[in-house]
Amino acid sequence: MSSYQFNKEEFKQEVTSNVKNLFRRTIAEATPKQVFQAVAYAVKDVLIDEWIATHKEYEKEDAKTLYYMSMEFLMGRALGNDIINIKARDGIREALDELGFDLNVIEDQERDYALGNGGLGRLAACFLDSLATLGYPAYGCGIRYKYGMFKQEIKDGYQIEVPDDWLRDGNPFEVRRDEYAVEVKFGGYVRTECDQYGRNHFIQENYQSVRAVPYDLPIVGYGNNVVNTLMIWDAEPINTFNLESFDKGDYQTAVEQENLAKNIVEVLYPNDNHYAGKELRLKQQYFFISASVQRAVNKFKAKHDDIHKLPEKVVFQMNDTHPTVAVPELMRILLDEEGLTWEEAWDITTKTCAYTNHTIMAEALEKWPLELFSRLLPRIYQIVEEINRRFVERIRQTYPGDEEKVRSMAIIYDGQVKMAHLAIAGSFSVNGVAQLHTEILKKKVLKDFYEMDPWKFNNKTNGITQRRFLLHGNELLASWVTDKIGDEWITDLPHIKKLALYADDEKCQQEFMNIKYQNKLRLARYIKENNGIDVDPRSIFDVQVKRLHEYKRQLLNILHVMYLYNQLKDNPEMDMVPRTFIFGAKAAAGYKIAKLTIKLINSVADVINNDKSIKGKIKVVFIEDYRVSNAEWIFAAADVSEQISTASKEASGTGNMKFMLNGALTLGTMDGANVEIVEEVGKEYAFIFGMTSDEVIAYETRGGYNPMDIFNNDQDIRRVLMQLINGYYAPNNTELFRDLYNSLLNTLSTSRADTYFNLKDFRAYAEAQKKVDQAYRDEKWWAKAAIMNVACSGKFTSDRTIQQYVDEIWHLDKVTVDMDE
Ligand code: KOT
Repeated sequence: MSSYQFNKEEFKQEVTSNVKNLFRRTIAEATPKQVFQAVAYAVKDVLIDEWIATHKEYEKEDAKTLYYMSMEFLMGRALGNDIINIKARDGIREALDELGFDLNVIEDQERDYALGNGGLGRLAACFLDSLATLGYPAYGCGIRYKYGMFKQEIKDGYQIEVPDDWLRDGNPFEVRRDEYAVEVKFGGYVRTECDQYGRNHFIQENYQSVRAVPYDLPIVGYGNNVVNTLMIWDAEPINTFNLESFDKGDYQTAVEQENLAKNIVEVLYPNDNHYAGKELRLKQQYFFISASVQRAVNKFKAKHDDIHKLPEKVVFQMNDTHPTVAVPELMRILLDEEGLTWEEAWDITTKTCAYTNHTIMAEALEKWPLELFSRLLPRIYQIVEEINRRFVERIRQTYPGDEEKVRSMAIIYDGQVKMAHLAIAGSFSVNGVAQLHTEILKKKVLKDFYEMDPWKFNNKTNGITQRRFLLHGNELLASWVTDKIGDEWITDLPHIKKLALYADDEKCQQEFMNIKYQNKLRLARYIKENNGIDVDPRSIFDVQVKRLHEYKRQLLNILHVMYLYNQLKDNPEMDMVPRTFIFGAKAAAGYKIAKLTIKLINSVADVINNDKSIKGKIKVVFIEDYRVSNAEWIFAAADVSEQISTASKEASGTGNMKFMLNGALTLGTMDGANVEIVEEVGKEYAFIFGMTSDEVIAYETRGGYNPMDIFNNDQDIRRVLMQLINGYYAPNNTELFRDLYNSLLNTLSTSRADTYFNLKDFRAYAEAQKKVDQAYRDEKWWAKAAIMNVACSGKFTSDRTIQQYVDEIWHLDKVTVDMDE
């Protein structure tokens, strides 16, 4: 298999000519932003041939195709990753050097593609990278939001949300595919017509519709000429309104249709692990699902005439319940457009759809009010009603007389459509995202469904792509690893195990720690530029970066910082390794207590960072606008990885894996994939603390615990909590943090006091933190432990995850693309 041969002189010429054509400038006059655009177009020029060749090959092989349906794809930047994957990074770096530009600066001009909130969206992006690298035919299907995840600015310690106008300068990599546009219908009513054979036909009338237009983005496999496609849908008015409809008196309808088209793809909902129940969100879901399912069926029909064979060539993976209308939408097409019977259509649908569950948080469960659902999607609603009727019938047959089962399992109940129940009923596979999570699904959350159809349930522990999170994000460590053990780890991460041989070697330990130091310097410079804070690269970089959520317990972290600071104030000579506590997190715009936690972190940072008396032993930094591009640098620089969610709440976590791959030690609870991380690296090379998931669940069944007992008996904790309401960190407004105080102690404020067991786990956490301090003093031990973490990270590549999905759910065949043909 030959792959792309980079030609430096040609590339320089193309960049120069692109600058000229796009901006009427010579290369010497061009700004870095202009050079970025010119380079991106030159790279696309290379990709496009492989892209075409890949799809020719898929056609030729008539390969079974995966459609990964997701409301979110958190891609980050494309350029740096793409040139690594076509193996042209060194060549392009040199070419740019010779043109007088620094590749890093050019890469830094690109905006993040932030079409996602956090873990769920980033997982989808890692999966696309692995699918292309392994050579599997796959499309990502999503929405081309006009505004992605908001940009976070911190003003006076508060989060401000700034719109992310990511398409302002255009996107050089995308290709608009007008020829594949389809129509999507909303609202109206369904008229039933009986034909001469006595068959019913369902006709949607008086509806509003939009035109869905796909834009393709290339997904480049690593060194294999494979380029897959992320297909994201834009909405347009079906026909821009004209005088004719004005005359007909349809003016109102025409305006409404235009507005519908404008609104539908306007913005990504910035909620992670939370269901808000907004009508526009359901419109977004049906919009991209209807368009994607139509496209998949059309593509299948262009080659095949027996629609019954759809499951042999097509599989839909639903990324959580957000795309679940795919089940009734496929039913609609098979029934109403293909004329199949219910039994035939259901058989095909349930062999085509599969569902991944990503969370057990009750507040994230999608339950659409019937009124809204049936008004917006009248035909889809009829189909869901019939799915429910038959499903309930089956429950009653399986458990005669047990109406409790019907209550807990029905798809339609209490005036709501329960999307998880619909997803399970309509799928041949239901998977969780880490061992512990899948066990909790089977034993608790989805117990009834598991007992009725145990064969559907399986686990697929999440993974991450080492190509972005080591090869691209941490060049120094990547080259060091390759020097030691060769470069097989790039496409076969378990090879990295060979590094264990070097874990005891003192010279290697020094080299490793020196690389970590360089990466800490790089992050320290970034922090200085962006936050104006000086941090000591010799201090322990203790990092918690992830979405802000109560269950993730950023509050526990900052309460511990406050406690540590109290100790230092009492005893300025206290012996401790200097520590830099680094936070990065976006809070959903309407999530008050989360936003207040950000303010608290910044207020604590202000006091501590400006207190000369503690001689810089503690620094607290909140990194503004945490996102994929700066995450790559943050992971590379971390010593300690904070994974401190309340046990049972974090389905998997994927940041935990990125830290491990970069040689940070996990400080965490036995939650999500932490359990498997510890299993791989060994308990001795991690700091594990706190309640287990069984303990948490046991307390929850008993209705919680009484945090007042802790408040009354533990003077250190009491002091920290009092500082939330005595103005210690808010001299001008003693009430500022009252809600946080109440959330921990006051049963009246929310459902339960300290819902997430912050105080219950506090002492165990503080003990674990103390162990971190002790361990870091032994430089050799720490270096060994860090190297062991890298060496044992092999399991957590998304290449492994994808191979398991392929073997156990999707059953795809690998395709090879040769550019010589
Ligand atoms: C739920 C509703 C809206 C938006 C996002 C979610 C969501 C996100 N549900 N689960 N997640 C996270 O998914 C990751 C990938 O599987 C997990 O690693 C993480 O633990 C989940 O919280």
